[in-house]
Amino acid sequence: MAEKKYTGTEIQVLEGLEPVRKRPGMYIGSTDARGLHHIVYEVVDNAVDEALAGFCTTIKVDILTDGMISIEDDGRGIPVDIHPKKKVSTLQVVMTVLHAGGKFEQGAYKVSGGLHGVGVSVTNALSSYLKAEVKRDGKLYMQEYIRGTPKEEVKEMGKVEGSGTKITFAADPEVFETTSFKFETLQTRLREMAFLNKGLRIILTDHRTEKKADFQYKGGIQEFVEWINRKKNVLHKPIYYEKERDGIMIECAIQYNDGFQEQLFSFANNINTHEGGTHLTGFKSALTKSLNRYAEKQGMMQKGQRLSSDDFKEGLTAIVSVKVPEPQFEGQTKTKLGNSEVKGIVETISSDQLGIFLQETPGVAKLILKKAIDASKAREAARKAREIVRRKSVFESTTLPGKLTDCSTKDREKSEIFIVEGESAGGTAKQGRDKNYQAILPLKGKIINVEKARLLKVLKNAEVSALITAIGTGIGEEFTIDKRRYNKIVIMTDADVDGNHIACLLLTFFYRYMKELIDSGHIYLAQPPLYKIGKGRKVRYAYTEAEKDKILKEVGEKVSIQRYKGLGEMNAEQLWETTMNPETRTLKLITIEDAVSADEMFSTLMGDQVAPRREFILEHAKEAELDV
Ligand code: 0RA
Repeated sequence: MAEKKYTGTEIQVLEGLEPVRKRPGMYIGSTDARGLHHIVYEVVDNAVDEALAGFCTTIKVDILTDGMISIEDDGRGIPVDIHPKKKVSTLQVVMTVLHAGGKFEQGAYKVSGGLHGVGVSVTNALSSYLKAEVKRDGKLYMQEYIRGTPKEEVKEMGKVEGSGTKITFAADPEVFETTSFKFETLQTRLREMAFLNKGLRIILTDHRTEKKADFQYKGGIQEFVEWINRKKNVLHKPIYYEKERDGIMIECAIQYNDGFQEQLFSFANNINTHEGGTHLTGFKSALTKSLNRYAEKQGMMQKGQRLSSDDFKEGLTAIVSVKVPEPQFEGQTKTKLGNSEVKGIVETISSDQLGIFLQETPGVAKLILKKAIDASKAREAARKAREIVRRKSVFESTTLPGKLTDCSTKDREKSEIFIVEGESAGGTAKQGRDKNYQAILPLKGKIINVEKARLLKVLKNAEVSALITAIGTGIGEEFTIDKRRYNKIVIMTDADVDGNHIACLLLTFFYRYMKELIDSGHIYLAQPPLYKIGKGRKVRYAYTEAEKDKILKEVGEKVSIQRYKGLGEMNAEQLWETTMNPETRTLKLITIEDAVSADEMFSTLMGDQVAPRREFILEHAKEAELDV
């Protein structure tokens, strides 16, 4: 390092934040778009903590330019008095010392300090510039930082009214792969925060586009389940309760719809506990027991008959949100609540509340139970059907579906399967492929819409059954990723409305029954070209309108343009070259960011409009680097 005279503050800063800049991934998970948004949530979480403590009512998030954002709250404002140990302003300590932000109050519920829980100092460390403005005790205070180092000490800027904190920062392009904030990403998380913190108002403004979102939900998670179900036919108004016991806050909302999927989300201190935990276990147990008890009392079931928790899943939308003073997060992604005392508390409170609800609302109780009894019957029938499908795939591995043209390699990691729309395109793909490692499964027409049918009917569908057998993993609870027969599963459909629809139906199927294949990055969309542009004997392909225009500009006049309406218009060689050859093709990797927004997308997909569907595919199909 170049010679330099350190002042006290600078040395302390270097000690404090250097490790964050050296290994940002350790603190925020990654330096891609996800990590970029994480440093925004780090600040928002602190503002939400002020709301939880009862001091903040409104949070404003403003995307100022591509890499610059501000987060303003009307909380107490970060303290500015001289810190007794560090002998500088507490504001500077909070902004420049790791973990300093959360150590002040004991016993309060906190969002910050949760998942990665690293505090605003991490945001500061990873910003090329940051400005903190604090309104407190009638005065405005300000400090600026460059890559976490204060420019000067905290300055008093004059008199103001009210209190609060405003943090403005520019994400450091030396750290992040992208510094472009995404409105939709922020919107999803901020909406969720508003649902989870009843009454809190969160306003997001994108000054690049003038897009705006303004969230405030007086009904909290009760409105959350209604929102999740907004495109579904619901069976009743949400069941909702909120109770506190032994310092633990419990809030649950439940609403059944006439569909067959379960949407059950759990949160601890506003963090989405994807892996569940004690709060979820307690809730599920109470739901199953209370409904069984009620059904027995009402004589709705034969002696000895019992409904299982699976029977209550169909059409269930529910949110369980707890606030715990000292949450313990466990599991692979640290999103499983571990506090053992929480299970009993959630179970007792939920049993009491559900018992009361069922007694007082027998009409709704009967609707829910009828649905569960139907589910139980269907599940028994499906179990038999599934056994047949499974037996086939395990014991008769030679009798793969007749329509499958398999590849010859035994090396699974190199193998690919193309799921192709239509017999004719299937034939072309069969001729064009590299048969060593590429398998082809043609699908006749559209597969069944799994959103609108029960498992049994789904399994009876010949196209789905062929797909399941070919992939080899089994489905649902029996899904075993290690049994998959291919490394890449590529959906190859025409670039038109029907093709999009088929791709969506397939994605929905994978999402509902083989989600792990999406999570672990095995599902791709092929990208067939839209245009063939010929000049003399030279041929070029364009995959987008913009690309076509660019090529036309380059090659000049006297060209022939062919608009491909479907895969069928290409010959085997062209299909190989443009869409299947790893050297020249582009595949889009399908990723699912977040179950709530995914479900929302999938509902949108299955609606009648075409435009949102296209947007979905483009939105969720992250460009995989030219895949080799
Ligand atoms: C330290 C202590 C207190 C609040 C905060 C930090 C705080 C941090 C941020 C970050 C964004 N907005 C924020 N608001 C508050 C407790 C304040 C007190 O005891 O007065």
